[in-house]
Amino acid sequence: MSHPVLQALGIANDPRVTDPAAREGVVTVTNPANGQAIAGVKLDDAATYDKIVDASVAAFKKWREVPAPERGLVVRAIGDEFRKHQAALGELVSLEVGKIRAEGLGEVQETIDIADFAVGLSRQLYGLTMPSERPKHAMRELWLPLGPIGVISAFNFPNAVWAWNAMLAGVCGDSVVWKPSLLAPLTAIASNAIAERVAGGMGHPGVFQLTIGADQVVGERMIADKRLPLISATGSSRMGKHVGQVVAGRFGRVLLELGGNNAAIVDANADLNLAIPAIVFAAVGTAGQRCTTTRRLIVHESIVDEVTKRLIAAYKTIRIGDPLAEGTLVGPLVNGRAVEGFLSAIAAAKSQGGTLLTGGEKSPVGPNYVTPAIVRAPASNQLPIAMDETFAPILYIFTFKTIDEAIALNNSVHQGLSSAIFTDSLRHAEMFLSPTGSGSDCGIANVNAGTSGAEIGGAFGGEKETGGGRESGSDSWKAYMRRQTCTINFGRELKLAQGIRFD
Ligand code: UN1
Repeated sequence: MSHPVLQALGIANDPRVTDPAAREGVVTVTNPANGQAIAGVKLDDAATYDKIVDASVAAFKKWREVPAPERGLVVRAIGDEFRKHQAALGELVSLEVGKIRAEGLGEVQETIDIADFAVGLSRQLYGLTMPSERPKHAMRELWLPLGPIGVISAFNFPNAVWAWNAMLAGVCGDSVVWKPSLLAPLTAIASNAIAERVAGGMGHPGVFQLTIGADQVVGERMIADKRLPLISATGSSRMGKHVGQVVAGRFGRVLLELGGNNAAIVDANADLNLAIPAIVFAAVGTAGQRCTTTRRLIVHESIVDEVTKRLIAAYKTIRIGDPLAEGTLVGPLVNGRAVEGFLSAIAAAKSQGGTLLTGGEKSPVGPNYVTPAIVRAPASNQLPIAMDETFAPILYIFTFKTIDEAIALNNSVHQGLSSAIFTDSLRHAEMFLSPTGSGSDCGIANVNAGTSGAEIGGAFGGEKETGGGRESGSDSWKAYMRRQTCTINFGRELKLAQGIRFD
């Protein structure tokens, strides 16, 4: 008997969904909150993968002929279908990866929002015109569909990150081949089924394809596949480095959204009534498993004791438990490996001179639960483990005296995704966002707002080992198209640029 939420989403009889008994070619999807199997999902082999990409290539050739605003209408209908299924899909996200209900719903909301954004965009895929230096010549730019896009997504945003890519790619005239995390294939099946059902129903089948398989079988083929001119990948910096190298080797394009090691600076005059709850949400929300999670706090030395005291008090009130139960704020980590990673980072922090102030243990609530941790770095501010992104709720506290010191600490890690400053000082806020680039070195920099929970309207992504890609809002759509510069001579004479005469 399949899970009711699979029935509500109409995927209980999907040919990929099977009984959970583990056997070759099937991955068992487990609810991290209780360790129980939800379903089995059949994995694609190489031949199946090949057929899926062939189908995507064929769909692309038709889809690119559809006028962009009409593609927008399809995306609008997809967004409406996500609205209808928001509750059930949000619940499936919670079941599969352990997000609390509000965050599961919030994730689907991001999908709805990006669909709306993409609809408007479908009439705004603007190219520039530029004056030609030659008489009776015109110059303009065209933005053209790029091809079938490969999307590799992580477990922690199993629906929204695909949508950021797929909704934009869709209006840009691209088809999509999606390889989701094997920790969250059911959300992918349900999400892709919605998109494909709507697009197919409107006469455009095959635009949204899904391939579920092992990295060694499907992932490696995908990144080496010349049929996919762009690979958009979300995950660890290690994974992204490999993807980047392989795709560069075939002159493909990548859009990488990799690890973050995000800091929030708390200035001497910060409004703590605003800062403390913002920090708590950003540090423990999604059990510390967002790429935008606040992992480091850089606090002015004059208020560090007060900030620490208030954070510890807040952490003590956080309800850890069943992600779908009312009032729960922190659910489980995604699996036992994540718990081990959490515990070993805590052990390393202690051995490196960090002081564990609260949490840092397995929680008795269930198999994959931990208690969110706060670790105070030693007075030297040296804590090597804090250079790593541990995908779990650990907040390391550092101190600073001057704003320059705080910004330098913010920028001292390998990753560069998100950052924040809590301050009432205009000067310090503007230094953090300095137009010279001497402030935060991250792709996202916020003032009096936490590092996580970015809106879809802005470009999302970051620098350094975060990979440099930008997804979602602003002009991220350009990653999904190819630019063509066109020069048109409407005179009767051949004129060469740069004034060259070649008679
Ligand atoms: C991610 O963790 O990969 O800004 C994406 C946020 C969300 C997206 C996170 N809107 O926290």
